[in-house]
Amino acid sequence: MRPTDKRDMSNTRADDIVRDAKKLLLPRIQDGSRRAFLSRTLTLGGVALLSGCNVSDNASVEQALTKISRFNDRVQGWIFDPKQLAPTYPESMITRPFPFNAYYGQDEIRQVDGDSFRLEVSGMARDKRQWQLHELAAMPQTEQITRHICVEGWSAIGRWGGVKFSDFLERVGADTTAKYIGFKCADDYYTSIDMPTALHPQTLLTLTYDGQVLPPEYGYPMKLRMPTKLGYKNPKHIQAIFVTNAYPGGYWEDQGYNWFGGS
Ligand SMILES: Nc1nc2c(c(=O)[nH]1)N[C@H]1C(S)=C(S)[C@@H](COP(=O)(O)O)O[C@H]1N2
Ligand SMILES: [Mo]
Repeated sequence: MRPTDKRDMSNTRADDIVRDAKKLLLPRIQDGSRRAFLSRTLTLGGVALLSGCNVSDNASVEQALTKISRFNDRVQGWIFDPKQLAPTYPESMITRPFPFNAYYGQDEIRQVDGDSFRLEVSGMARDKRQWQLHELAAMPQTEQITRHICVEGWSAIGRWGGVKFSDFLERVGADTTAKYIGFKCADDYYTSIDMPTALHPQTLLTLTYDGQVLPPEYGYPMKLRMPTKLGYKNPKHIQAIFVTNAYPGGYWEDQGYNWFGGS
């Protein structure tokens, strides 16, 4: 944007654009000082500079924010440390009752039948057969008490158990040089994650909540739990998992939420 364009815009609108850009950029930056620095220094001019777009019309603003978000995905990919563990908590800190959230209300929670359930595996994997629940339950299980952070402004600590996702990927012979793992869910939700996060030691193919079979509201029969990512990246009611190099997007991601979605 040329500096003069600013005059054509009301200050409120300029403020809105900068606020959107900050939302896309800042939650991902874990280092508090860098975050505070960016928060103070990111201006409308900065948005224009980062994106190379003319921010004086709506279409360009959309484009500018998308570019920033893609840029942000790359930055998050670079700074993601595959060995850095998210905090874990004592049992006494578990949030009870744990909040329910989905793109629909509690009256529409999907009821999946466990007996006929089959998990599909496709794409860049050696063993593409379907999985039954008891086969997953027979694999080594682990537990974690971690914090779930939703962009809607709440967070809660919960206890999840299941199969380390890296063990599962190894078992199906996933090509770990692929870029993405995609998920399709029983409620038409879908999302996708980067391979380094898929292989992170705390990424869990979750079968239990608080020591019980995962209840319907939290994603029966299984959800992917990642304490390194925001809530919307954690798919519930998973039905199909695919390994791919073609960007799969996601339900909220395709509506403008940042794809990497680190927390
Ligand atoms: N299948 C499916 N997974 C989903 C969602 C959804 O609507 N459908 N919502 C996401 C969002 S935004 C959040 S915050 C968490 C909520 O998980 P919870 O109900 O266990 O708290 O699920 C995520 N995974
Ligand atoms: Mo969320």
